[in-house]
Amino acid sequence: MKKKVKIIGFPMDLGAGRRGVDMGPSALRIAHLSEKLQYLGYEVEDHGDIDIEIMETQTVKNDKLKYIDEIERTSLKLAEVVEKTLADDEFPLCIGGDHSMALGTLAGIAAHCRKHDQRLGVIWIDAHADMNTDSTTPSGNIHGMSLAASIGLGSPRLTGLYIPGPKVAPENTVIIGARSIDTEERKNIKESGITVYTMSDIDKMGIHRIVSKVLKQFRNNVDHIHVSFDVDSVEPTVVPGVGTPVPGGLSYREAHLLMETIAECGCMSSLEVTEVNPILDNRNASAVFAVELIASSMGMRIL
Ligand SMILES: [Mn+2]
Repeated sequence: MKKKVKIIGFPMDLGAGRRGVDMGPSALRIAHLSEKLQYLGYEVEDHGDIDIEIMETQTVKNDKLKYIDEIERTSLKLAEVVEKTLADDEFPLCIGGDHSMALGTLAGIAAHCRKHDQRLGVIWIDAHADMNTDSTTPSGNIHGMSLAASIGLGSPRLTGLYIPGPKVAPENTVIIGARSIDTEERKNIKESGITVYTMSDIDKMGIHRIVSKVLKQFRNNVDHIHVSFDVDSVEPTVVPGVGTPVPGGLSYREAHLLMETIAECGCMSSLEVTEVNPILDNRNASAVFAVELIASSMGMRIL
């Protein structure tokens, strides 16, 4: 793991149906994100937030791709910062913001990997699959399309963002924690060839066995592992402040064990944490939880 971490804030809520996740980056900073990482021995630099225009100054022009203009413009900026961070041999820690931010994060990482002939693998931890396209979306919210677009499905404005073509190969893409998938989205998943571990799989196999299997598979096939953590993957009674809560999620310990296991392999090259919603939170408890989880994934140990 690299010793210099760059925090990049993406205060975006244009990709989500519910307001408030644009305050996520502030909530994580207020929960002492930098200090926690410094305590673990990292040198931390905060890049600050990417400038994003608020919803009130814009209009929806396309019901199937809501706020696409601003999402595209700001994702390009995010991609640029992420690529530069990796080029400087620093660890990008992107904090959102809704999950549409993965479009920019993955575009920046993919650009870096392409230049250095590295194969990218993505671990997508989420209650949802974010595998809709503009033709299957029930809502038009782009945060439900970010993984699909990153593997090359959907609107060319999303799939071709920053650099041409898919950002990650479906065979190197794994979703963990899924439990809420739209009918049409199901077909996209089945046809795509990505791997999905649902909550039922986690109940049956245990989270440690699943993540160990994924890491073993990635060890031989992937050079850069990106972890995209949507906090709604966790049980809402543990983490109430999330954009789109769905019951039956990862327990407190399952979430930590998952991240601790990733930390143990020492193979994570970038991380993003999305969908913390302070409006729905209880005295910033969910942001505190998210910061603890980031610490677990970056080497925090019980003993
Ligand atoms: Mn998501």
